[in-house]
This record gives sequence, C-alpha cells and structure tokens, in this order.
Amino acid sequence: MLLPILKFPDKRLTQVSKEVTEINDEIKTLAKNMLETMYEAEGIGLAAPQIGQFIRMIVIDLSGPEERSDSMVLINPKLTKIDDAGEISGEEGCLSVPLNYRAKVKRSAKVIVEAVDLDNKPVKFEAEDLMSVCLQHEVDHLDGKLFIDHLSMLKRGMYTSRLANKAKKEKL
Ligand code: K1U
Ligand code: ZN
Repeated sequence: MLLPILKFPDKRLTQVSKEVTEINDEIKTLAKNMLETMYEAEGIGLAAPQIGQFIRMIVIDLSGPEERSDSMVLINPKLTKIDDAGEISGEEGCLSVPLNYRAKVKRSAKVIVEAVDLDNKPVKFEAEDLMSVCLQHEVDHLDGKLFIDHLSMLKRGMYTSRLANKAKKEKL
C-alpha cells in the first residue's frame, strides 16, 4: 500500500520519534509499505515520520527503484560518527522537501550504525559515501530535522521564498 508523504513546512516533520518497543505484524506491514512508497517516489531512503508514523524506523535501498535489490529496514538506529574519517559534502534531496530542491550538506564521511532488523536481530556495520550520507539524513528525520536545517540562513531563506512564491501563484 502506498502511503502519503508529509511535505515541508508540515510541523509534524519536526517531531522527535519514539523508539520501537515491539516488532509486531503492524511494524512489519508498515516496513513493507514504506519500501513500496519509497520505490514509487523514486527515493533511496524513507523514515517513518515522513509518512506520519513517529517511530524510529527507516528503510534504505541504494540500488534504487529499478533494481530494488538491496532493501534494508533498520529499527532504532544509532549512529556513531567516526571523526577521524573527516567530512563529505554531497548533494541531497528529500521526498518531504517540495520543488525537487537539492543542496550540498556537510556530513561525517563515515559512521557506524547499530540497529535491529525486522527479526529483532542486532545489526552493526560501518558506512561511508552515499550510505553514510543517507543514514545521517534518515536519522535526522527521526530527530525532527530536514537537510534544509543544515543550510545557511541565506540558502534556506532563498528556498523558503521560492516555495512561498509558488504557493502564492497557485492561489491566483
Ligand atoms: O529521506 C528521504 O527523503 C529520501 C532521500 C534520501 C537521500 C537522498 C540523497 C542524499 C541523502 C538522502 C531521497 O531519496 S531524495 C531523492 C533521490 O531520488 C536521490 C537523491 C540523491 C541520490 C539518489 C537519489
Ligand atoms: Zn528526507
């Protein structure tokens, strides 16, 4: 089932999500629907709060909507930034940020993620490049943050006025 994705400036996207305490059928169905929604929207990641469920669950598939070969469901993910690895600055987009807006964001180059999977099995791995960026982007959603919150006041202001202008034109 496809789920509607909340869009900025919806205030619900600023909520901090709660830990998942039990992995039941409802959580499993939600994970399946999140993957379907992510593929349909042509994303490489999706966090539960983006579809209005304020729990700490994310889905990722860097192989993309065509291949769909690398899907991953992470529950209660915790990131440890590896400071020695430095930073990377990659272009990000977000399924919750309208106008297909993209901008460069500085992130930790490497992170270690610890989580559990849908079988409640512990998962731990080191991530770099796009996987590191995507994990940090998705965990930010769980903490009520969007990638545009990392931009300078000037860049963010330019984006929000573009969005406001579009809304104004649509009202006319
Ligand atoms: O969380 C989301 O809104 C999904 C988001 C994930 C993401 C993309 C790029 C960098 C960090 C996190 C997207 O999938 S945006 C859409 C997109 O199609 C995309 C952007 C860059 C590379 C590949 C895909
Ligand atoms: Zn996003």
